[in-house]
Amino acid sequence: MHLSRSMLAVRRLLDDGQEHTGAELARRLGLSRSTVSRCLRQAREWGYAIDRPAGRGFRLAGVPDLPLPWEIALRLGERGASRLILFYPVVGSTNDVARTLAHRRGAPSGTLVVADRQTRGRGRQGRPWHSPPGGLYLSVVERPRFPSSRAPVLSLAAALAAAVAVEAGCGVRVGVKWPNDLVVGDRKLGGILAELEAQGRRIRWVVFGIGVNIAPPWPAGEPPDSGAPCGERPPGPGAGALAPVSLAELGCRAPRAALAAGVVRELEANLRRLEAEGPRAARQLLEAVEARLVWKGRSVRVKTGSETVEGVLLGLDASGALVVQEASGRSRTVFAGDVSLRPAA
Ligand code: BT5
Repeated sequence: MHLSRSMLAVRRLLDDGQEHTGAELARRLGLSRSTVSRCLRQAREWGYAIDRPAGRGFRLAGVPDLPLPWEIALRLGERGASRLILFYPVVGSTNDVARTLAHRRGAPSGTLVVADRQTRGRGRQGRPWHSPPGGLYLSVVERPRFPSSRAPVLSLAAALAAAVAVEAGCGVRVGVKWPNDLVVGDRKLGGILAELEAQGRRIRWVVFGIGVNIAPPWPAGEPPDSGAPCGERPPGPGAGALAPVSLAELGCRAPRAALAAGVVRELEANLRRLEAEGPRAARQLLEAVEARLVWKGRSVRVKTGSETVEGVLLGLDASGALVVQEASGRSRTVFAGDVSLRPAA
């Protein structure tokens, strides 16, 4: 379902919690009475509580916790109303929808795809992302003017944005596990899946997929079904995968629409700074990520595609790669991989 401008306008006017007659809503918004009635009926169908205290006007008494397009747009202010925002009660993967929109339909920068649940949520390297109803599943299409060679910084910009937004909405400290995990106390709260298409040095589009657990993604103590078809080797979680954690377990009840808008605002602010200030902004961004980087100074194991690097996690280099000091004293720079804590000998 698309962002409906009429719905956004009605929702915005009702936000004051006061009573408004249908005629007043129509007049103030420049809509027909039937459009206003249709919006109010649809709102009720989505679970909004709309009172008629004196039997005359309408008053907004309750908003459902769904990341509906107009709820997100409302919280994005001026930058919300003009974008394409799509909401799906159920979808395979918001990243797949966003990629198609970006690739085949030329969707503009700032396009958002949000779902209540995913049936084929993806992590990196084809790993599954468990996406039960009620989670935050968001993909953002962006077309940053930024060299494709520095793409790893973009993924970290999204992880930082999500960590900052969740922290602002929930008051819990969110760490970043290189390169793309959101963690709270060594448990995984969310993850980023950044996918891009480049043409030479130019990025044509990036889709930032952001998943955050609102409720536990699978029952405690039960390892998740990997999602692999019968007889195939499961893609994960694999050794060293972190146990999940959710915002509900952390006592946070922030509305998903507010979290989604917060992530988008932070992400776009990071991207605009990177575009405008180049290396200086990249340095500042990496410093901010490093301040949240988990396991700094700890003994870790990094699995890359071809080898396993073990040593003390020192931090990030200027490109956003991970720097690990091996027992021999030699520093190794890792550009892609999965980090886990090394079990004590
Ligand atoms: C990620 O991959 O962490 C990226 C997750 C991105 C999900 C978003 S949701 C919106 C958008 N649409 C999509 O289809 N994807 C994006 P990775 O680092 O590869 O981690 C995957 C691993 O995390 C799995 O192998 C499991 O071990 C673990 N995992 C799966 N679901 C989880 C969950 N809900 N909570 C915590 N851990 C989970």
